[in-house]
Amino acid sequence: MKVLVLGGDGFCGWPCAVNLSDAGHDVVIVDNLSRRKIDIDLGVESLTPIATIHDRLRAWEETGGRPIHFVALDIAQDYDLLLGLLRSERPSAVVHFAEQRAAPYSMKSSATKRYTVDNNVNGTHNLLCAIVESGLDIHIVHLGTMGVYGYGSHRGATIPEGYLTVEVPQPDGSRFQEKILHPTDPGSVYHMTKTLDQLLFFYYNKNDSIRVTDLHQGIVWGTNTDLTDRDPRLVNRFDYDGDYGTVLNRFLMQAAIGYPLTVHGTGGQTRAFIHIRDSVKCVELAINNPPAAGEKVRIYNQMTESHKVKDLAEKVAAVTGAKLNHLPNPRKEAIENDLIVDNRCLIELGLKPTTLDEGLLGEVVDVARRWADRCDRSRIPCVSTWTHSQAAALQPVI
Ligand code: NAD
Ligand code: USQ
Repeated sequence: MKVLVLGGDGFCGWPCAVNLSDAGHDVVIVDNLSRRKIDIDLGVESLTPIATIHDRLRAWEETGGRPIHFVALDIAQDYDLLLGLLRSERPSAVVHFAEQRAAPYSMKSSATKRYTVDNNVNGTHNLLCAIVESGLDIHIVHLGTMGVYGYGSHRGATIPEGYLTVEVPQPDGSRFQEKILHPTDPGSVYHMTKTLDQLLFFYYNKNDSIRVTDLHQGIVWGTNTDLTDRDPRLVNRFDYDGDYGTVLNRFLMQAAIGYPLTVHGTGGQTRAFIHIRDSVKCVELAINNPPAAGEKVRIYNQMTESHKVKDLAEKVAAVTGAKLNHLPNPRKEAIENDLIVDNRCLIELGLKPTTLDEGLLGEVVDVARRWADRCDRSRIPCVSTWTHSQAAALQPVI
């Protein structure tokens, strides 16, 4: 298959692109390199020294990979170029990773809130519009988030895969049943853009029969896959800073450099997780199993396990001897929540979950130790706050 990977220079997109290429697909990476530019703006760097996209692609070919082409294009701004690319490449599938993906970055300022909405919503809408205008039958595989469901009010119920069957009471006492998109409850401006994406997919699927698989992914941990481990120039990025680093990778990296683990509040927040190797596999499974023509949007919960933040911290501490540091929570989120998730769809398609207990925690610590001298400890704290009053509370008292 010809596959376009939008956002194929990013943390999930890069290992996914080489995996699809290795599986025999003809891959084109589309990326505006905004993630690398944001690092420059923030004055931070991936813990792992990542090669330029051109060096990555050269290394991929030199190590026996099928050539992957790269197109520099902003999907949120360059509509005509995107449409032209679809018309010239005529892909069977487009994998859509190309969004601003950090919740803390999205909450940093009015500018980053507006950028996140403009970039993510326009990008997704441009892709849908361009597919309709091209007249091509292209399957979109989108990376959504478990965060669209929210993390507050499930009260022990299992979160279904995207849809909920509800019973609607009528004034005459009768009831009818309806299957609706699961209500959304975003916890940041970033997560809100993913809920808007969902509605865009729903509409274009209904109106134009666009085939969509929306992968509601949990927090991705780990760094490399067997393929990105092949050559130092293929190494994947590792975000550890307070805006882009995600919780488990941050804890493992903090443990590696002897920095007390930064647990927000009580650490009672429960989140869904998936290893990068499984994430890459799920995207391949989704591409190989497209929805039928006319089928409604498929939604899969792309996660393999749920954990409370404090349990993760304790697990990392048990493996590494790290200390825990409970900090004021810079986010506005429930002090404690449970999270039970139905993830049968991807397992039925063939996913074999990799869990925390499979020795891979140590692998991430090893990667972090190898590059520890590249870490700027001053960039570890999460300083982006959800509200002004939280910002005031984080100010040091003089
Ligand atoms: P990332 O920031 O590392 O990668 C995103 C890539 O998209 C970057 O290379 C960036 O330059 C590119 N991009 C952004 N806007 C673009 C635009 N307008 N035009 C072209 N390219 C653009 O993020 P990631 O961690 O790889 O996440 C990829 C996707 O997966 C995101 O949509 C994210 O919401 C989703 N996701 C990520 C995680 C996670 O834990 N990392 C979990 C769940 C879902
Ligand atoms: N947390 C800490 N300490 C830290 C960092 C985070 O306790 O040092 C806590 C946060 O308060 C939060 C939880 O850990 O309760 C998760 O935070 P995170 O930064 O690991 O994850 P999140 O902001 O939810 O975002 C990440 C990705 C995003 C993706 C999402 C999947 O950046 O792209 O959509 O995970 S999910 O969480 O399922 O919505």
